[in-house]
Amino acid sequence: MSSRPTSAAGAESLNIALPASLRAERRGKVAILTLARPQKRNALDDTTVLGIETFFTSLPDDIAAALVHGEGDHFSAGLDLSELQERDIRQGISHSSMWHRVFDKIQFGKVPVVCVLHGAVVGGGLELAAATHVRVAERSTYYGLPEGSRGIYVGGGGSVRLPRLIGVARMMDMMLTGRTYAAEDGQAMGLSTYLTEPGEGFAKGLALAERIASNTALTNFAITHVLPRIAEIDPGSGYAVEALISSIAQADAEAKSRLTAFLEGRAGKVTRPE
Ligand code: 1HE
Repeated sequence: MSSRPTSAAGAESLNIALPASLRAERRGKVAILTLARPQKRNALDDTTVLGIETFFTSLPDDIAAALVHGEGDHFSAGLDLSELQERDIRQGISHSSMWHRVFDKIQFGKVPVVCVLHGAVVGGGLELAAATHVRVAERSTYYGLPEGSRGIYVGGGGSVRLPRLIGVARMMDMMLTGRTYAAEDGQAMGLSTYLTEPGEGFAKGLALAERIASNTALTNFAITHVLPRIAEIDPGSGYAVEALISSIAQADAEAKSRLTAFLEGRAGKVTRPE
């Protein structure tokens, strides 16, 4: 896995001040965030989590999608356990709330986010991945929630996001029994929606992010901000919100020019999967 790319070909620097555990660059309209603490298996200490917030709240206006990946043999070992000292209840709540705030900046931020997974994706690392919109897993990926056996509990929004991906029963099993899932199982149950060979996830993730960046900003907003909200409300309210957001999206000048392009034979057709 030493062949994993640490930087995208043609990438330029992105001027966002980040801690040493993170690196930012851009390739065209895609901002790339690298978890760059492989010596600690990309464990997420407070500095790193706050740096993730800085990245997602500082993206330039011409960025249209983001990609998150990790250096080394593992995507992320989750919460930095060395920081879990003698927190009292109030400090624990404030720490968990900080993770919630930061990961909300990913899920409900300015742009859609693609995540490339490999090696261990555990605990808070899985919570981070769950806050992104499209997950690509290399076959080396495995998933776990070791909180159960460490005497703690997920605190980065896992209880909210993971049951929506894999169901309460599977999450309970992972936490109660320490069960881990391989990449192929994760793909089958919805933790990832793309599966690649080792070393190929970054290129796939970047291609997907570039494709996402070519959508209109309004459509991407509807998909990432409105769709998950509609999925949480009663069907009648959902239809009303859907009618509103679809009419807003189609009234956009860019939508009209794309529809015209298709009708005049200048836009791509929908093709079978490869
Ligand atoms: C760490 C961490 C960490 C590694 N916090 N330092 N997460 C866990 O319970 C997962 C704990 N980690 C592991 O199970 C393994 O480290 C891995 C399977 C991820 C990787 O194994 P390996 O053999 O490649 O690495 P290693 O030798 O275990 O670790 C290398 C170094 O990283 C070592 O430090 P060193 O100074 O001795 O070199 C480890 O101590 C360090 N390291 N993982 C701190 N997690 C918001 S709530 C979320 C709650 C959670 O995320 S709980 C899950 C915590």
